[in-house]
Amino acid sequence: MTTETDTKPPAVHKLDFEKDVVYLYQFTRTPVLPSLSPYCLKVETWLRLAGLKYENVDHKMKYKSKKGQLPFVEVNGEEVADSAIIIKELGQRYNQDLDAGLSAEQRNVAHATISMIENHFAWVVKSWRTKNPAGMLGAYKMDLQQITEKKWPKPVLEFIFKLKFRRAAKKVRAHGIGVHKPEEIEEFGHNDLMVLSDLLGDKPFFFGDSPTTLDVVAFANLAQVAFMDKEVSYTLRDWMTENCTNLVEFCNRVKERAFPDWDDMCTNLDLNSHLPKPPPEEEKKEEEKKEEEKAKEEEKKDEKEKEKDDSEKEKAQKDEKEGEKEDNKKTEEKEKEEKK
Ligand SMILES: N[C@@H](CCC(=O)N[C@@H](CS)C(=O)NCC(=O)O)C(=O)O
Repeated sequence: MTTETDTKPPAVHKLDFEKDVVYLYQFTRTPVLPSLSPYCLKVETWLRLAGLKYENVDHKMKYKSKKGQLPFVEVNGEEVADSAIIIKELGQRYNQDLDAGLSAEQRNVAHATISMIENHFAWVVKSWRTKNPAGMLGAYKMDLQQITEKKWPKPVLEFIFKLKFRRAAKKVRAHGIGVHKPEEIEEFGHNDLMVLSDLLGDKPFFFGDSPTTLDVVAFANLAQVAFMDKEVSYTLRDWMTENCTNLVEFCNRVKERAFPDWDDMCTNLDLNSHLPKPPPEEEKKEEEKKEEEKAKEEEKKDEKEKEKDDSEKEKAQKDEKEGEKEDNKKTEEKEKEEKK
C-alpha cells in the first residue's frame, strides 16, 4: 500500500543524496578559520572526530534551516537543525558518543561548561563583533564579494553587512549582555576564559587524553578568538594569549587533530577539501585524448585484420576454383580413358 508519506518528495535541498552521508549546510570558509560561526565549526569538528562521512553543501549562503539558522544537516532525506541536536541525533543514529567514557560527574561539568561557553562567552565575542563590523571583516579577512558571489562595489556590500550587524546588535541587547559597557563585557570574557583555563590545566583535553563534546564546543568558540588575524586589535584575544597559553595550545591541538587540511581549506576556501577530487579539467582532456587515440588504433587494427581476412578469403576462393578445375580436368581425362 502506498501512503501519502511514501509519495511525498523528501523535504530536503539535496535530492541526489547518498545513503548515510551527512550533508552539512554552513557558512563559507574564511582565510583564517574554516567557519566564523562557532556552531558551524562545532558540527564540522564533531563530524570529523566522530569519523562520520559528510559533505558540505556549497549553497552560497542561500539556505537556512526550518528554524531559520545555520548550521543544519540533511541525512537520508531528513533535515536536522541546531548544533546540539545534530550531534545528539547523529551520535545516536551512528553510535558515536565522544562522551561514552565520562563519569556522571564529568557529564555534569561538561553540561555546565558548555552552557557557559555557548550562552555567555559566545555572546561576549558576538558583542565585540556587532560593535566592530570593520574589525570583524578584517579579523576574519572576509571578502564580501567572494562570500556573497555578488560583483557589487565593496562599499555597497559593506553597507549591507553593517545593516545586518545592526540587527545582530539588537539580539545582543535582547540577550542581556549588550546593555553593559565594553570593558565590563570584556571582563566577563576574562572570567570565562579563566574558568576554562583552570579546568583544562595541563591536560591535552578537558577530561584527559581524548577529546569529548566539551572540547569540541570549547575549540569552536576559542578558535574564533585565537585564530583571528593578528593585525586586527582585539584586547580579549591579547589577554587570552598572555594569560591562558594552555587554551591557545589546546586550540592548536584540536586544529591539528581534526583539521589536518586546515591550511588548504583556508587558502582555497574549499568546503570539501577532505573529499577526493575528480581529475582536473586538463588531466580529463589528456585522458580523453588517450582514449580517442586508443580507439583509432583499434579501428586501424580491425581494418588491417579485415583486409588480411579478405585477401585470405580471395586466395581460398581462387584455390578452390583452381582445385575444381583440376578435378574437372581429371574426371574428363578419366572418362576419355574409359571410353577408349
Ligand atoms: N543554537 C543554534 C545557534 C545557531 C546560530 O546562532 N546560528 C547563527 C549563525 S552563528 C545564525 O544562523 N544566525 C542567523 C539568524 O539567527 O538569523 C545552534 O547551536 O546551532
